[in-house]
Amino acid sequence: MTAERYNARESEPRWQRLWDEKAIFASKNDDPRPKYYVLEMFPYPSGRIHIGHVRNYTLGDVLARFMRARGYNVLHPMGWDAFGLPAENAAIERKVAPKAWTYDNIAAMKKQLRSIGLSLDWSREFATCDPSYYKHQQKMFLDMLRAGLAEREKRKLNWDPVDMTVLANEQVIDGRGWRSGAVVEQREMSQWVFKITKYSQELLEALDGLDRWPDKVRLMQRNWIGRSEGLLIRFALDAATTPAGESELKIFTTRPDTLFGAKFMAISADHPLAVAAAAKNPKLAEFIADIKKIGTAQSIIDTAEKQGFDTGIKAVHPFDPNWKLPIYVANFVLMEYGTGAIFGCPAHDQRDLDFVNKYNLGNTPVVCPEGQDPKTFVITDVAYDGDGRMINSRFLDGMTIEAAKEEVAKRLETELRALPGEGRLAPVGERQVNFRLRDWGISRQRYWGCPIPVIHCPKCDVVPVPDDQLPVTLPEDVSFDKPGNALDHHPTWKHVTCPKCGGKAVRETDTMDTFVDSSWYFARFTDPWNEDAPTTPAVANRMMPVDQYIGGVEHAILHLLYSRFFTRAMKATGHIDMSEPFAGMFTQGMVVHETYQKADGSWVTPAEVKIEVGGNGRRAVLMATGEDVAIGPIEKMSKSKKNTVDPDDIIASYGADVARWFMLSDSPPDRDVIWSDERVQGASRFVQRLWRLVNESAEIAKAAPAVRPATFGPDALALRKAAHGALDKVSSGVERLHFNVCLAHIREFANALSEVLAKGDKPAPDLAPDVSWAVKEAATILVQLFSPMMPHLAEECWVVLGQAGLVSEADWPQIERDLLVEDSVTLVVQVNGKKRGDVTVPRAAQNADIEAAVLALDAVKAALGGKPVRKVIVVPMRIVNVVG
Ligand code: ANZ
Ligand code: ZN
Repeated sequence: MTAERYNARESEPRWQRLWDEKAIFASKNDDPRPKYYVLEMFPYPSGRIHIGHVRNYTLGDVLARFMRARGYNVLHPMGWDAFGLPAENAAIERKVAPKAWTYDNIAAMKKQLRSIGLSLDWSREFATCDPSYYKHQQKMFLDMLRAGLAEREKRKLNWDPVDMTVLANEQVIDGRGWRSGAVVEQREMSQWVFKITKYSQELLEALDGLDRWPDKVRLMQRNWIGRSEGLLIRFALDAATTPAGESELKIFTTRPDTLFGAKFMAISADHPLAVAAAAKNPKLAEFIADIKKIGTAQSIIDTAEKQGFDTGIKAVHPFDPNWKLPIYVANFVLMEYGTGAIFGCPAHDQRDLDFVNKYNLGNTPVVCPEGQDPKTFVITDVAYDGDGRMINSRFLDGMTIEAAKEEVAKRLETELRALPGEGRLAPVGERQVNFRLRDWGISRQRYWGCPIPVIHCPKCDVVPVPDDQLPVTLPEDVSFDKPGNALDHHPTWKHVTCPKCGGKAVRETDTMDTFVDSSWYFARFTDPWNEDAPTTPAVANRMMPVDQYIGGVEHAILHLLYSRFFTRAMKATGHIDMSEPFAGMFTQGMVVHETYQKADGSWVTPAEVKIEVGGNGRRAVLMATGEDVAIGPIEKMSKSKKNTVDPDDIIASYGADVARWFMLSDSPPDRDVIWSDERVQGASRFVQRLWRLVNESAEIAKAAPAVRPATFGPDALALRKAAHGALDKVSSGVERLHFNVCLAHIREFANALSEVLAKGDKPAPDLAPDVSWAVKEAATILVQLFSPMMPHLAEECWVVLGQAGLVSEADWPQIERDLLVEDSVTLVVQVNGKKRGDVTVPRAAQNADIEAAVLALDAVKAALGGKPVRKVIVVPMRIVNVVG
């Protein structure tokens, strides 16, 4: 019988409905089996699933299906990261309410997700904009407020003038808003912060324990936290030069060893000393106003030309009262780091060197590299920041950098000087650990976010909204006619009575950064039904941590670090009893595609283009007009370059299984995958091939004996070895997410099965009983092996093979380990202790057979030179020694 073509369009929705009806992917919290929590980063409901989502969720789905078959209670939930600006933009542009827009998008995307055939537990679904979700977030905010983990703070903030909102430092990219692209301004404002810095050291140290995280992600987090050990040094000021009687300047340095190479001091434009000096010096005030215009984002400062202004104030070198250093206001010193002041050592810091070269302040090297002559070692344009011995440094000369740091610290720690304004003595130097990590500012001047549940009362100041009044819900009758925060413009919403004194008060109109919403959703999934609390700790403690989290590397810092912090905050406030939310982290690569451009420079989509492969390579033609289009570089799929493919189109033309298979097969999951129609078609042909193969095998299987044959001939044995070999390799490959390798093994195994079938006499199979039994086994294993990747095809094949139930519910096949053992061994052959060659014999060979084989070797005969054999010693599995 030749099978009809496999019809994905008919089959896929049918299986999806059946899985749904039977709710086979819903996990129960009281399931006694060991749990396995697979989670992919939940999507923002933009309106459409993109191909990157398909890849992300397919990766997770393969693992979820595999672990389910392995007997785990798999938790594989899905939800929506539903707050955020696009909903407000839609409201402004299209006059649709953010809520309606969001929930419509969720409905559309859910339908799309279902069409991919993901084994998700939809019973746990929620959107972060559901009041039943953000109610608990508000509760946790108040818990954190009470625990000192949330605070109100006045700060200079990044203000996005287009989106009219404050941005976290992490959301400022190259000095511009991450979303609007507008140049970010600095504004002094009050805002709410989460005290992530309380955990700086812990967040850093715990990275070492995250051994199932990519090294690059851990490194990025380490750098972001940015721990440095250094010294705070109080430089005395030359009283004759200070603007208002200031007596000292405190600096932070990580290189106290270089103190004798100091050429200048520099302070931030916002430093109090700079402000005081500017009050008396209009030129300086002008300079400060100028440099402030470029913004203070790190990246701007790093790339801007170094500029300074000599204040005329002088600092005294801590080891030499006669050594005076000029103090500059400089554009590369940040007020937010250390003390906002530095000493500059140009020979060993590139920034400082660029600065002195511009202002002719000279440099003195104080660290000499090994092998260089200190007398001739000079620095001109390139600072030396490597290892070496101290020179030109008085009592430090000859020391290593480490020893010199220690010596300077010791001396300055024990030197005491009166503190300004107090008579009390204090050390001149103090060891300090600094972190780059700042507290997490969460206030956003936006409507479509989780309201911050506090009330501002003129009498009582900040008053938390009482627990029994939660959630503070968003009003729905809002207008977006004016720019800025629609909550703030609402006529009535913010006006309330103070819960404490009963007087007139106003609600906080800022909402939370949407990164708060995604910092605990994984914990909520463990018991989304609990109406009274964010989590049910007993359940959360059992189901968490997430065993395998999967998402894009673009979240390596923000989302992952915030989640690690938030889990600790939840621990501190009694909502969970662990610190790390994600035991395993996997960052997937992107889906990329060629770009196509018309002669006029406009972009066209792959769907509009036909690729012709001819003598001079590939050519792209616009189908509508027949004109040539240029084939551009392969890039991340983006709307602007139109190099996207629509998952709906792909699924409609090829089926979800083909899309899934292609996405898994073409590159390792952590690398980019190039979308290629040709390769997708290849995957499609493979689906049909598997379908025919299983149908043919099923015919043979019908004739197979019901009981397992006692012995297997060479053909049957070879097939069984191929089956169990593939089973072994795919099982261990899936666990390590080496999916592309697994798929290669499945292909290879399918080929082995095809070859056996080709030997049979079709259409009436006349294979020996042991072979037909092995074919039946092999086909069953084959279907199970590809079932995590192509679950719909697998269900259909399962029926063809006459198997009971659903393959999605079947146990993973048992590996027969003895079939994995190679059945021959190679032994080294020696004559009188000297190697003369080797011999390959069956693993089960008897010593007498081995002896005969060895003595028959020409090399052995030659070495013996006709002498009689006295003894043959066989060291099992290793050596045969012939003694002559
Ligand atoms: C003197 C020196 C000599 C420095 C030298 C470096 C090399 P990390 O490692 O990132 O902590 N610094 C301190 N506060 C600063 C601020 N607010 N703005 C700009 N730069 C600042 O960097 C610490 C080093 O960065 C400090 O050590 C200081 O310069 C500078 F050969 O002090 B160093
Ligand atoms: Zn009050």
